[in-house]
This record gives sequence, C-alpha cells and structure tokens, in this order.
Amino acid sequence: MRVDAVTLFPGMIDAPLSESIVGRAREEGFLDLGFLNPRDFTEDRHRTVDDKPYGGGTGMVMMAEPVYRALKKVRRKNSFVILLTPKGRRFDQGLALELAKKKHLVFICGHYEGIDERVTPLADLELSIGDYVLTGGEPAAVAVIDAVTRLIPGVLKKDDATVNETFTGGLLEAPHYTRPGVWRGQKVPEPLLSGNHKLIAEWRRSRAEELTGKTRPDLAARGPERKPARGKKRILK
Ligand code: 6GU
Repeated sequence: MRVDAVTLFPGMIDAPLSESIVGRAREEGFLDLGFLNPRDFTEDRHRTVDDKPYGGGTGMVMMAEPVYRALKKVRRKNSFVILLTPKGRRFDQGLALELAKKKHLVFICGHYEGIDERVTPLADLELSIGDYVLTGGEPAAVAVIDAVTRLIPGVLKKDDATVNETFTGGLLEAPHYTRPGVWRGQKVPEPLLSGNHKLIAEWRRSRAEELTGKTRPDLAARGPERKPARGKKRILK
C-alpha cells in the first residue's frame, strides 16, 4: 500500500513508524510511506504556511494553498484522502479494515488551530481518533497508519492474530499469560495449562465477555457481530 502524509512535521510520523512491525513492513515493501511538506509548496521568501484567523481569536490557521498544492502533487485517481481533525468521524477497527483495502491513502495533518476550512472538500473523509485534542493530526496519522498497516496481508506472521483479537469480534480480548507458570505467587489460570483447545476457547470467550461487560458496556450492548454502531453507515467512497 502507498501512503502519503501532508504535514509540516514529517518527523512526528516518520520516526514512530520506523520501529517494530510497521518499520519492518516499510523495509519489506508492504508499506510505501511518503511525506509532503506544505512549506515546500510556498513561493514567498518566508515560506509562509499559516496566518491569523479571520474574525480574531488565538493561534494560527494553516493556509489552504500550500496544502492544496501538496495534495495536487500526490493525488491520483485511486487515492483516498483523509483529513485528520478532532471534528471528524471517530476511528475504529471497522474503519481500519475498510482503509486496509485501499491502494493509496493520503493523510492531511492539521497543526496549530487547524487548516482553512476551504480545504475540507478536497478530502474523502474527516477522521478523528478520539474525543480529546492533540497538538496536530500527526499522532493521529501514526495511530491510523499503524492500525491499517498491520492488516495488510503478509505484515503479521499469523493472520489469526487479526481475526481473534480485541474489537474484531466486538469484544475485548481475554488476558494473555506466558512463562513462568507462577509469578510472584500469581498462577496462570488452569484452563490455559490444560492443553484442551475447546476448554481454552470457552475460557477465553467467557473472560472476554466478562471484561467487555465490565469495562466497555457500550461494546457489550452492541453484540458480538462486528456490525456498525447503530445509526452509523460503514460505507466508504
Ligand atoms: Cl485527527 N487531530 C487533532 N488535532 N486532535 C485529535 C485528533 C486529530 N483526533 C483526536 N484528537
């Protein structure tokens, strides 16, 4: 998959996505990640990318033109353009699965107080990663690119890891344990040591339901199917 990020701070995305599984996915060619800095698309002496908001107020607003030019340079017919903003649709695993099918994703990262509203029509989707405010779209882009990259076939060794996991089944995952069997007085639950696969599956199911009911009643209420939350359409352009 090809992914491009339009950002004033490429290092905020490049560095975290150079480590671990995503770093390896890039080295192995599963993910081809590129960056466009709106500053490189300015023409004035100071390479200006932001200005004061019309109507007054605090902070600076990113200007539309440098972002537009950057986007024009990378956008192709099959590109899916995502504008990262806390006002966007909330990202979830269902959306990650949809985005993983795309050939080319382009992320536009706002910074400061945001981007001139007139760039919004250039995006296919406005996306948020949760109900809190970040300094910019960059950490959100990292989260989304990470979640999507691990779903690209071949990136993870066992595809099973993406089938059984938290959220895909509409439940949080059961807890995991590894050696030693007793750690500082705490034992590994008996069923996991039984070697009985049916018993293990039942134990995990039951722990997953218990955990989901306790910490995420909203997920529990939605049921076991990975169906969209009520009233939400899951169809992307
Ligand atoms: Cl996409 N951007 C910013 N600035 N803050 C956020 C966000 C995005 N998602 C959650 N908070």
